[in-house]
Amino acid sequence: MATSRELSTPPTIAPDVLSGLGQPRKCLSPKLFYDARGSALFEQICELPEYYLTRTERAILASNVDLIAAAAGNIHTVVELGAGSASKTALLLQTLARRDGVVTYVPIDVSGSALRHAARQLQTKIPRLRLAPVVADYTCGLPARKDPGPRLILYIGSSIGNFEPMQAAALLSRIRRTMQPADRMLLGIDLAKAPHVLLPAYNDSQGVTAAFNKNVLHRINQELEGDFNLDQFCHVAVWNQSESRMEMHLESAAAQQVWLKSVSRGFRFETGETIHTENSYKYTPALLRWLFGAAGMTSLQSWTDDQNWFELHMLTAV
Ligand code: AVJ
Repeated sequence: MATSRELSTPPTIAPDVLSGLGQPRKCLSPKLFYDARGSALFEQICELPEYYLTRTERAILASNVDLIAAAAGNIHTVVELGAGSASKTALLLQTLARRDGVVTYVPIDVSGSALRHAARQLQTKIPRLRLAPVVADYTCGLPARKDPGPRLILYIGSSIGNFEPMQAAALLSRIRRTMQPADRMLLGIDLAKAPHVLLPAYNDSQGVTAAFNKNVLHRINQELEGDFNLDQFCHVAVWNQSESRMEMHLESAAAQQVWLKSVSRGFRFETGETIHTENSYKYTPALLRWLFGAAGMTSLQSWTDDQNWFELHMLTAV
């Protein structure tokens, strides 16, 4: 069961940071990106010309919102995983609220600041919305709640791409087991495409993605009294063809040591050694079929853009 917290008391990042940096190949969980600063940087990424994901998914939602609402059926509660600023969600909530009357909206996110921002925006746009934000890590399971069904679980933005396919299937399967027959899930998936489109999306010309990646080190400095020198790490984005994923790393520009005072732990870095900070899987039709099968879900309908870069799927428990 997820442990959800008050909007004001975030959990410590120490266990995630220590386990990631303690691996032989150092890594940091992408969920650590999203402190207030990281969430704001992510919002900037979403508006970048190179970052096609957000505008493509928004366009698919905008052109199909009535069809999507129809496919969802009669919905009383919308639960959104990794809601962030929920900027793409407003349109769908508006459509559902206009049709079904009062809708309960449960946005779940690790970032309290992003949720507060989202709640304020949505309540003014849709007065009939009953808002119940939850600060939680949905990867630990969905918080137990007694919201009125049927429920629509929104998992858009392609954050599922952050998980290894096996873990993605396990996560979807765990969610599926909480679903009633009339419940639906709307899943946003970024599809495999040419590297010349993918690479700039994760290494933009203004350096916003680099700042977003490095922000995790800034956050560790702040929250664990670390002494990471941000100038001694470089943002690196690579396309891993055999795994069908974009990877982000922070590469150490020198041999150096970093000390995290509040946990009394130090870490050594060789020149060129990287901290692997994110995987962003890009799904092929075959991998997507495998994912749904392994999760015990069926895709009832899907929507895409002209270039077939991104897809939204309406899923039901098998
Ligand atoms: C929020 C996980 C969908 O993988 O594209 C943006 C995060 N990383 N730029 C993604 C991200 C670098 C994003 N997701």
